Amino acid sequence: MAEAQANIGVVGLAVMGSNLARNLARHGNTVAVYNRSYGRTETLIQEHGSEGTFVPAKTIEEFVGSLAKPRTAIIMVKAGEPTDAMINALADAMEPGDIIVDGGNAYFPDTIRREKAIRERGLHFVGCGISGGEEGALNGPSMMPGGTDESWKTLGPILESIAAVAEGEPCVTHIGHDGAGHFVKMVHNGIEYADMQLIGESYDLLRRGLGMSAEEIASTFDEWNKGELDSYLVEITAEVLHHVDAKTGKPFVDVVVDHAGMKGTGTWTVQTALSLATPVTGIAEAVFARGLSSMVAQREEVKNKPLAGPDGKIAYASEEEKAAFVEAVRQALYASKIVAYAQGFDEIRAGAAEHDWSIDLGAVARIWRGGCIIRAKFLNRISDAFDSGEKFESLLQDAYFKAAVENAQDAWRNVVATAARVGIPVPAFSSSLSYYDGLRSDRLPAALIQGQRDFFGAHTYGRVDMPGTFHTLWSGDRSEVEA
Ligand code: NBP
Repeated sequence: MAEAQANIGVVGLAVMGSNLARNLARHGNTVAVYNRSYGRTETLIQEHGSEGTFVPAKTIEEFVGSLAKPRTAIIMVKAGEPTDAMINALADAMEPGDIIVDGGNAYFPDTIRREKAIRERGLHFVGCGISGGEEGALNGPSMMPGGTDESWKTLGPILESIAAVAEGEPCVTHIGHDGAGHFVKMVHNGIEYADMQLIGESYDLLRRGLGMSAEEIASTFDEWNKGELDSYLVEITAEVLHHVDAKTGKPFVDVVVDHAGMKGTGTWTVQTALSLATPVTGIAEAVFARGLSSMVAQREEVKNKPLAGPDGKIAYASEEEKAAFVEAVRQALYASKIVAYAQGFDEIRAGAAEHDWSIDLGAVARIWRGGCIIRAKFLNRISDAFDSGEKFESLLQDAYFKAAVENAQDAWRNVVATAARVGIPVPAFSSSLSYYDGLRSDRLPAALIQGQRDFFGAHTYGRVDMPGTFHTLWSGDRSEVEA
């Protein structure tokens, strides 16, 4: 049995787990490593054993035996049943006070369930969202751990040692109890969907609408990345658009099949938002747009039997007019992006209220500034807004974002109207604008909906001029009664 010397262990040494283990070892941690099939463990030690101190184990018992107390192990295996199997195997071999961390992409209700089961056995369970993909795991991810305050005391310094650093601060914070970390990671991914869709819509308007080449658009994104849109996603969009397919010499983007895939976190974000009655329209439209892109049968049918409509071309009379529209798209992208983030933070706030988590929204914005896929310069503005102590229900009421969206709105309206006129789909742009106008509306047609609901289902309504709940006797004399 190995000496109990490792301060952290990693279970599951596929790409994410081995990169995380290497990152931990490179930062002075002694890392116990275990994988179901020993081959991966051997490969890690052979190829990267010199990067730090690893303690390889062939069995779970040996792995647990090599950990110093409180034993702390991060599971990085396939989500779902494999994760449950590893949690149970670890819990069987560990002792009360030890800490099991699930670093996979778990659905937060599963994390709540697992935390309860493990807590009842006297151990700590931490669901930890990890963003940044393979590269982040190796060089510094953004991490969103849940779990108990006590587990954070041990785990916090370890995670801080390997997290990405943004403006001198590690991109990790204790999000809240049980499933809070995986909840926030889920919303992070939802925002990522919205951000990518908005960038995609911008590209479509420039490519199909204005007839710009992939290379020209790549340079446009390079320019946009120098200003308020400065972000990882805009940066990699430019890289993807610059890329030329070696086989054909065509722009890479033109040889890729246009069916967007998804692994489910966007769907979870929308399903959860529906159950919390929180409109995350940008994220929902992004999920549906990926769905539409993959409706192969329907799209094939339309290719054979076209549905009539305009050809997607945006007419312009001069290079100045073209440049002005490009700038309008940039502004529409920025305004819609602000709405998508505002909606995502609304969902976190609603989830926190529902599950009794105390989540520091400013801290969430800060840990998303580095390491993760949605890292962006404007997250500094979001953290400033939440940290300012100013009370607002929506991020759109913060002075900076209020002004930013108000300044962009003429361009935003022009882009959405133009897209509708020429027939380019902009579901995320237009739903974000509708959300903004919905919030701005003094009176909404919800009053009429209440009338309809009362008519067919006696669902009752409130009156603007007096307190109480009322019903109109629609099939009788249409007098009003108090319900
Ligand atoms: P995978 O999701 O591909 O899982 C492979 C690992 O799971 C291997 O170590 C494999 O062991 C192990 N495993 C399986 Br499969 N079934 C098992 C079982 N029944 N018992 C024990 N181990 C089992 O690995 P990954 O792509 O490195 O991702 C790991 C986790 O990190 C996942 O939950 C993923 O969702 C999450 N994540 C991934 C990314 C990313 O960018 N890839 C980003 C963020 C989070 P074996 O070697 O013996 O088959």
